[in-house]
Amino acid sequence: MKSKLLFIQCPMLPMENSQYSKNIMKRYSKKGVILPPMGMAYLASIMRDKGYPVAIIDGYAENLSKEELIKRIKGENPSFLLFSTSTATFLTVAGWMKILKKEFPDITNILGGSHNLTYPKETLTHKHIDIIVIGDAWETLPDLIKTIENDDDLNNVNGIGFRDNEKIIITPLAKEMKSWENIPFPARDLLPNNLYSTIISTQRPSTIMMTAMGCPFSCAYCDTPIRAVYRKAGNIVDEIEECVARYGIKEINFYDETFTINQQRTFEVCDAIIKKGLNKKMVFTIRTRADCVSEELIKKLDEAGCARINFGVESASEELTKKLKRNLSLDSVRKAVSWTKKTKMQAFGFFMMGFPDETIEDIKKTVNLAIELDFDYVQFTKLTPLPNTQLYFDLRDETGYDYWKEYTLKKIAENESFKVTNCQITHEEIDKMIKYAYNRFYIRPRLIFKRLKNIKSFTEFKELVASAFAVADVG
Ligand code: B12
Ligand code: SF4
Repeated sequence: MKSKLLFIQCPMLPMENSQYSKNIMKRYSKKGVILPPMGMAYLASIMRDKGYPVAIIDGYAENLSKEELIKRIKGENPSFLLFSTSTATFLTVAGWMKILKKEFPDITNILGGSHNLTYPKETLTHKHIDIIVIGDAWETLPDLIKTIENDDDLNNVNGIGFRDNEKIIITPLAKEMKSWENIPFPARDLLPNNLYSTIISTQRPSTIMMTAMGCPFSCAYCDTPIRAVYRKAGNIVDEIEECVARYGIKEINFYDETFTINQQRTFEVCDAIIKKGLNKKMVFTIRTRADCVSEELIKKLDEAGCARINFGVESASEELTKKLKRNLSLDSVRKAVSWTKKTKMQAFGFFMMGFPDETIEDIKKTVNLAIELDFDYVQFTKLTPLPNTQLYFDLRDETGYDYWKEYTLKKIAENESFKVTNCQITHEEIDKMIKYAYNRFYIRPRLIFKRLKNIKSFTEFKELVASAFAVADVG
C-alpha cells in the first residue's frame, strides 16, 4: 500500500511577528478572493496518477479553526503532510506547520512553493519543517516520496533540502519543466469548488486556470522567470469543458501574467470556446499587457465570453516605469483600454506607488490617469521589492541589508516595515496616497451612477458597495 499524501492549504491567520506577513494576512483574511490552491491540485493529480492515495484540505476556503483542522487531519490518517508557501505567506505557513508538528510529531511534513528557491537554508532553520522541495516539483515530489518509502538516500533526490542530524543539506536543483505535454489537469475533484469566487466575480463558482509558465519580459520588480512554456489551445479548452461539465464552474480566471502573449493561440482558444458553445455556459477573465493585444483580438475575447481584462498599467510616468524596464507605452494602454470599453467587457487597471524617484505629483498623475481611462475597477498597491527581483538585488547591494533573509530567519522586529525602494516618499505617505487614490477613484458621482443603472436587486447593490472597497485585495 502506497503512502497517503495530505495537502494542506493553511487558514491564513496573521500569526507571526513580521509586519509584512501581518499586513498581507490582514488584507488576505478579508477574503476578497477565495480561489483554489493550484500548485497543490496539480501535484495531487500527478501523485494520484502514480497510484498514491491523495487528499487536499483547503483550510483557508473552509475557514477552519485549529481544532477543526486537526480533527480533519486525524480523519485522513496521512503518512505525509504537504504545504505550499510564497514568501509573503511563509511565516504564517511556518506557524501552522509548527502547531501541526506538535500535534503529529511522527508524520513527515514537506514544504514546497516559490519561497524555497530564495532562502532554502534559512527556511530549514525552522526545526519543525522536515523537508523542502525547491523549484519545480513535477518530478521531484514523486522521486522524493519513492525515496523515503524505500528508505533510500535523500542525497540522491534533486531539488530538495533536509536536515541530516543537525546539518542542513541542499541538493542540486531538478530540471526545469520544459513542456506541459504530460501534465494532467489539476485534481479539482479534491477541492471545495463551490466555495471559490472573488468579490468582483460576475458568475460563481470560480476557478483558476494556468496556461503558461514564465514571461518573456523582464520588469525589474517582477520575479516571474523568463521562460515560455505554453499549453496548446485544444488542451486548454478541454480543461474549460471539464470545469463546466464536471464541476459546474461558471467563471474561469486565467492567472497567466500575459494570457495573450501568443495572439494566434488566443484566437484559437476563443474560436474553440465559441464552437463548443462554452461561451454560453461560463465567463472568463484574463490578465495581460496592453501592448500584447489588437482591436481584433479584443473583439474576439468579448465574443468568446471574456468578462474582464486586467491590465497592468502601473504608473502615468513612462519615465519611472522605464527605469524598472517595464517598457510599456501609455499610448498602447490608452488604445487597449478604449477598445475594451467599446465591448461588453470590464477593464481592470493595476497601479503601483513607490517607484524609485517618484514624487507625490507623479502619484496624483497616476490617479488622474486611472480615472481618465475609465477603468471599471482599479487596484493601487505599494511597490514591494520581492525576493529574486532585480529591484531587490539592487536595493540589497545598496543598503547591505538582506531583508528577506532576516524575514525568513524570523529576525524582523515587530514593527519593522519591509523596505520600499529609494523613493523620497515615506511608507506612511504612500499609505495615505493609496487611500486618497481609492477615494478619488471609487467615490465619484459618475462611477456610482453608472453602476447603479445596472443594479437589479438590493443584494446586488450591497455586493457592489462591498466590492468597490474590497477590490484592493483582488491582486
Ligand atoms: C494562481 C496564483 C494565486 C492564486 C492561487 C494561489 C495558490 N496557493 O495556488 C491566488 C489568487 C489564491 C493567489 C494568492 C496569493 N498570491 Co499568488 N500567484 C498565483 C500565480 C499567478 C500562479 C501560481 C500557480 O498556480 N502556478 C502553477 C503551479 C503549478 O505552479 P506553482 O504554484 O509555482 O507550483 C510549483 C512549485 O512552486 C512547487 N510547489 C508549489 N506548491 C507546492 C507544495 C508542495 C508540497 C510541493 C512539494 C511543491 C510545491 O511545485 C509546483 C509544480 O512545479 C503566481 C505567479 C506564477 N506565475 O507562478 C502568483 C504568486 C505565487 N502569488 C503571489 C502572491 C504575493 C500572492 C498573495 C500573497 C497575494 C496577496 N496579496 O494576498 C496570495 C497568497 C495566497 C496563498 N495562500 O498562498 C506571488 C508570490 C511572490 C512572493 N515571492 O511571495 C506570485 C509569485 C506572483 C508575483 N510574482 O507576485 N495566488
Ligand atoms: S510584470 Fe508582467 S510583463 Fe513584466 S516581467 Fe512580470 S509578468 Fe512579465
